[in-house]
Amino acid sequence: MASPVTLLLIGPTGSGKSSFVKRVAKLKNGDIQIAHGNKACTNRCQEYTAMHGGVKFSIIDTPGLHDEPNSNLHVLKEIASLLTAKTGRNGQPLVTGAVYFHPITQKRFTGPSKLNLDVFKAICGPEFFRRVVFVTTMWETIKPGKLAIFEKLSEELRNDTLDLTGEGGPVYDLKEMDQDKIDFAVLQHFMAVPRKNHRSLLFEREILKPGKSNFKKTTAGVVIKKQANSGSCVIL
Ligand SMILES: Nc1nc2c(ncn2[C@@H]2O[C@H](COP(=O)(O)OP(=O)(O)OP(=O)(O)O)[C@@H](O)[C@H]2O)c(=O)[nH]1
Ligand SMILES: [Mg+2]
Repeated sequence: MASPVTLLLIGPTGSGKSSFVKRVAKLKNGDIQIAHGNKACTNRCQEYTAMHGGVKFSIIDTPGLHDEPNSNLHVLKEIASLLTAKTGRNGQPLVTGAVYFHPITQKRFTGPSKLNLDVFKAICGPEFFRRVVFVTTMWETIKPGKLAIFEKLSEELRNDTLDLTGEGGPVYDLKEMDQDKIDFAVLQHFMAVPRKNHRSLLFEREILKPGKSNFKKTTAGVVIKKQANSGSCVIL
């Protein structure tokens, strides 16, 4: 059987990662925890299966990133455990692509949003940026009169702030209002992405290399530590 498309979902707490999983994997209430308000919800990495166009998708939901090093290290540890448990697929990369969720209501990538994005970039590594899809959520909370402002903001995020272009691969900023359209576009995009013999997610390479790397010593782990040491955020 063909290998599934494996997607890693990452983003700040409350950005809509689990809601995306619930929709595409057609889960019922109670099958997956969805956050109420701003409280962090998902605490463990978990893999869900979705079918789209006859292709099996394996979707990894992760705990949300915060501007707080200990919880971001927890996210890394969780991803590391899940990837380690998945090894053994003929040396082929495990993760096909990554989806970053950003609530458009957080506006620009300053402060905590920037720290989270930097952690995400360090998880991916530049050679993987072409396999990243960027989803902005919470569009329907924007008042119609303000929509044009947020659309401009979204364009700025895509063009100037993200800098996810790495080796020249595309960045998809899916800012459709209709969630079904977003879901379809994301899955459709990854159906066309090669699943074999590509450069792996940097964090996957680092964590699965012979001799086993400690997740704290990976590029993403070092970025989190630097953020703490620079006083951008505090280790509790
Ligand atoms: N208005 C609006 N609400 C959304 C959207 N996506 C998710 N939500 C709501 O936002 C809250 C958080 O959604 P989750 O899917 O649990 O977010 P998460 O990213 O999984 O959060 P963590 O598990 O804490 O990392 C829930 O109340 C959702 O119903 C969206 O696009 N628009
Ligand atoms: Mg969640």
